Amino acid sequence: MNRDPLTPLTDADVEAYRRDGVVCLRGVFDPAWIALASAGAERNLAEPGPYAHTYARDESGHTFFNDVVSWRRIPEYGRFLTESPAGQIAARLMGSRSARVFYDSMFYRTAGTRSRTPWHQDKPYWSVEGEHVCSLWVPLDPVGRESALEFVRGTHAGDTVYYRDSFFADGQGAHAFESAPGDRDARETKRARIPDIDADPGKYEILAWAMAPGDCLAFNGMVLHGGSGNLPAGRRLRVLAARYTGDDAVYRPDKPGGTDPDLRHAGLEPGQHFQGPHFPQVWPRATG
Ligand SMILES: O=C(O)CCC(=O)C(=O)O
Repeated sequence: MNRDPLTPLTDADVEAYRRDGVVCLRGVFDPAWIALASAGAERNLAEPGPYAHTYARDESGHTFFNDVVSWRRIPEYGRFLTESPAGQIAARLMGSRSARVFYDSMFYRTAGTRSRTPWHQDKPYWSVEGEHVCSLWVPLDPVGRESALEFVRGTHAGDTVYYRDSFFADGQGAHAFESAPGDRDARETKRARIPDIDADPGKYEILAWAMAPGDCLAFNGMVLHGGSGNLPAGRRLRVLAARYTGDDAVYRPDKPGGTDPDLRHAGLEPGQHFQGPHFPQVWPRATG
């Protein structure tokens, strides 16, 4: 299995990541990595963890499922997060000397599932502070443009922090950072309401790509993104999102509005740099 990206990253990739908040990298993982992560996803579906959620299930059984923070109990994910080229890619794009595992997130939609992920930013509700936070969204099945994860180009660069809508189809949401029917006072968390991007697509520059297994998206924790539903009949979509932090990132669980996922089990103090067995350094690789 390849340890370095099969297709080397270019300066143009780094520039796109910094300018747009997202870059699509083609053919970076060889098929053995995708097979390994897929075996992990199947294990994960058979053995959901304590944080697993079914965000949507309709009367025909179309299902949108998510699980997080599984890599220490699912060995296939563990190898992917710590040994694949993912950490090296994240470090290069973040402009960080090092990369550490932050956590993993698995998104699974059964064939024909329409449920979209709402537009959102990630970092405002993650227990992290710092510039060096990067996600690699690794599809384990082919993705058409109509089902792609979409990004509003360049939105990582502003200083606007938005409420996150609930990911549950029925709108239930346990966190204060999720806007609720009846609405919270924006002053409570100093968060803005997400504009209605879908109602006015001409106003926003949307980036999205059809992808094949072996490709990945790498994106900044502040860029607005959503979508990835709208699957045609007969096509399911399994995605492993591998998330990394870099040199300047510290643990920040005490955010107004709360944080998710809950990483308190890792035993870090607020403000502490990520370290320890829950957040291993994967780049530079250990030698010897
Ligand atoms: O794949 C999806 O539906 C959502 C992905 C996402 O929001 C993320 O990885 O941060």
